[in-house]
Amino acid sequence: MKHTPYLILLAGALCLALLSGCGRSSEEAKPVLHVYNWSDYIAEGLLEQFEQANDCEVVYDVFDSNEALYAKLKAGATGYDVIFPSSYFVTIMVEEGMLQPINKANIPNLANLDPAFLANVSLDKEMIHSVPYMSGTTGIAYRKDMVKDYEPSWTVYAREDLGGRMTLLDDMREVLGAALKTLGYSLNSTNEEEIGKAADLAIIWKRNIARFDNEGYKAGIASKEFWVVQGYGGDIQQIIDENEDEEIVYTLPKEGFAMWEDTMAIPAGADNVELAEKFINFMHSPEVAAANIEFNYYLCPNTAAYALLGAEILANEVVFVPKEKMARGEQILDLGEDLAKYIKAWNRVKAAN
Ligand code: N2P
Repeated sequence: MKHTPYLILLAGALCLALLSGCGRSSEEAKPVLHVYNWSDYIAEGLLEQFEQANDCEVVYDVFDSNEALYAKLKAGATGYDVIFPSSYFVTIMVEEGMLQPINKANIPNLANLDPAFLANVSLDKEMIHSVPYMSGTTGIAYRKDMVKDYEPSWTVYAREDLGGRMTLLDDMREVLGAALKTLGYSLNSTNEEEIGKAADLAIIWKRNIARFDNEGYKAGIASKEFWVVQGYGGDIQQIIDENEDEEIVYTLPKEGFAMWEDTMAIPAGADNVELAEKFINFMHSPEVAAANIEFNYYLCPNTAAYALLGAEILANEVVFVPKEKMARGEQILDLGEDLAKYIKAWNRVKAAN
């Protein structure tokens, strides 16, 4: 009997501990960073590393085209703190008030960025609303074991004998861009007639493809469902690695190809700007940037990272495209109001049989 008060106290203490003291509620109090990135675009383990270093939680979503990212934000998706638009979409988003200025003073690792890249490739050279993440090329991957007489040319899409075994990206600028290059025009053409001819060619190609596809083509070429796919160089190299499949070869078509720069940006109305800045800073630490280059097979223009790269990746031509090949590449640019011509042409391609 005389122990009862102590038992009550003990029981009370246990209840309190259960209600408030243990891990779950302190987890819930952790700050959360919402990141929206392209798929297959960050080295394994980095998000966990960032979470531990900052005692936070990262909620990570992926998209597969700039249009999808844009549409999701326009449809009212709020709460993203860091997004990864291509540079030609940053311009559009800035005009529409969708991004907030970057406070560079809070991101000291921006000093690691390659000044030549900023001057020559970046569209937001002063990093007012975006900072470079990675850049790469769009080409054609094919299966050596299934297509014997392959030539690196967009004209492969006119081959009826490969009908149903090929895919093109579900991406207006990439597909019309490839068609424009094939016709000898700039992939940033603003000439309505040229864009119209590119759409006509894309309609011919469409008859021979299984589908327009931004994601499934990777598993599809690995499983031999597809033999020829339009894709991003680093994503293809990741598939070759994962499947140890040397029969898959990435090529840069002779008529020319697209180059692009993807960026990191903070949407207007982001919930956690401070953590977003820390994340961008983390992504540009030399070790993290090097890990991303090695894993993603794209070029992160971070000069401090280059010194940490192994000989194999430095020799990889998907990442470090040789100058003579690079000469055939053309960077996708923002076209302002002329983009409407592409939307019209793409709608025609999508509707065609
Ligand atoms: C992501 C590749 C992004 C390329 N895996 C297009 N910007």
